[in-house]
Amino acid sequence: MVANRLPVSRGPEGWRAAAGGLVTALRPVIAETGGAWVGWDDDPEGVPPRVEGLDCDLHPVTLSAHDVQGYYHGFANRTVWPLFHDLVVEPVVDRAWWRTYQDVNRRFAEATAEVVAQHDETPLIWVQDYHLMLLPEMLRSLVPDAPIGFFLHVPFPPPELFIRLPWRDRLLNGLLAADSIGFHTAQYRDNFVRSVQHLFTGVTALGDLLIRPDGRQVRAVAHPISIDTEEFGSLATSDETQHEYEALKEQFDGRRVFLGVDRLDYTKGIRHRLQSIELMLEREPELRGKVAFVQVAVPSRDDVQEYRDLRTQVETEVGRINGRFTEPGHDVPVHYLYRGVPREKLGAYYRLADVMCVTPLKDGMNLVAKEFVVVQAATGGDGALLLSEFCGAAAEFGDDAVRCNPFDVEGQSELMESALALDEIERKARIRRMAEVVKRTDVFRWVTDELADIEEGFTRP
Ligand code: ADQ
Repeated sequence: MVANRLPVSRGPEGWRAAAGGLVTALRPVIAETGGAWVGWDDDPEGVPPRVEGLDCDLHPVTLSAHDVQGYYHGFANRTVWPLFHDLVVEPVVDRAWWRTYQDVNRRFAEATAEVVAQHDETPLIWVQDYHLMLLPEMLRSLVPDAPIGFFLHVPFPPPELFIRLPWRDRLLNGLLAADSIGFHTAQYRDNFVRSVQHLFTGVTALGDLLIRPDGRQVRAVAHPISIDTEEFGSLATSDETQHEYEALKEQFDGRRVFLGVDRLDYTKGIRHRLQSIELMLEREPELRGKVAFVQVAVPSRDDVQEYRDLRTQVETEVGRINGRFTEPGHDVPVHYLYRGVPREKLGAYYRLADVMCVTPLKDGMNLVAKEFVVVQAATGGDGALLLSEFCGAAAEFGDDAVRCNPFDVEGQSELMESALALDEIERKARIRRMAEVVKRTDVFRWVTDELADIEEGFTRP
């Protein structure tokens, strides 16, 4: 496995496996195959070669402050991230960042080739995400006999946007050396295939296959990522979650709750969501004091100016709404938490929500939507899911979610009200159906499908 970061984090009790769907899903696969993980260590004291609870060798790639600035904060997060999220902010194009991105990708490739050389049998190499798009090509020349897969966790933009990137050919060539390239949805896959066809007339598309001029075949496939549904089902019903839930029930007694849970990122639509809440309270005075909105925002990328600006904007909006609508002696309408919350607390918020607002302007998949429906279904809940048309999850839930266009702030505020007004039996049935979808296509299925396509796509040289 090659990913930007290693799958470990350091807590008060030392190093442990990082929380998150990818690590959970891969843990059994790694345990079976005795895998290795190459990634940036991002810790001044370095990462140990192994961590308890994770049956996997850790191979750190150490980056200097200059590397991190150009490769991670720069090219990955200020050029590719906004471009791949349909330009919700203007991408910054900087040649020095691009040079550092190439250089860091090369170092990841060399580190991976060293790991491969330690194995008797050539292992399968699975590369994750937009930080490492040049890797498949670099690896192909270093280890020609390895099956190589790539998965993109963010959307792939339409060709009209993608081709603005000065180094568009280089990125596509980087990816096209893989045996299989995975996307969350058929739409992102099609955007990729159309970009390839637009820029490389010699490549032929045949169903899921792309045939390169040298005859090599590459699979471009749609495999939606998901969550460990059993883990979230148990979380929903654990004693600690129950305890947290009861405390929240008491805190919000007599009010219906809208919930948002996101990294504080401009793609997540948090400002538009707050504006819709404000419009709803303005339009419907009788809802004031009867609804609350909880926004849990995890700090993210706060070394980047756009993210610091977003924080200021969000906090200004929250202050304005609370200033306008709080009645003396009563609670505020908007509760804003700028922090990550422990799993049990997160589970309790998911249980509490009457309307879960997942309203990104653009989002590869969005796991929060899946976590919410599974937690609700596990406890017989009847919460409604307000879901943006512009996230991968919308392709899976169809009309069981209340679908919204977050750019239409007024329309979104009306849909918030309709979601609240849905009949209880209807809401319960919708939650059950959406949870069924997530159970059928959980994260283990994603891993299995991805690995199968990489193996099948591989042709020995
Ligand atoms: P992200 O943009 O990080 O991931 P998402 O898929 O929603 O977005 O995952 C966020 C995770 O963080 C969820 O598991 C959620 O529980 C957790 N989280 C969010 N807020 C939290 C909080 N305040 N406290 C604690 N935990 C919190 C990228 C892409 C997505 C894609 C994933 C996986 O942008 O589109 O779904 O990768 O491919």
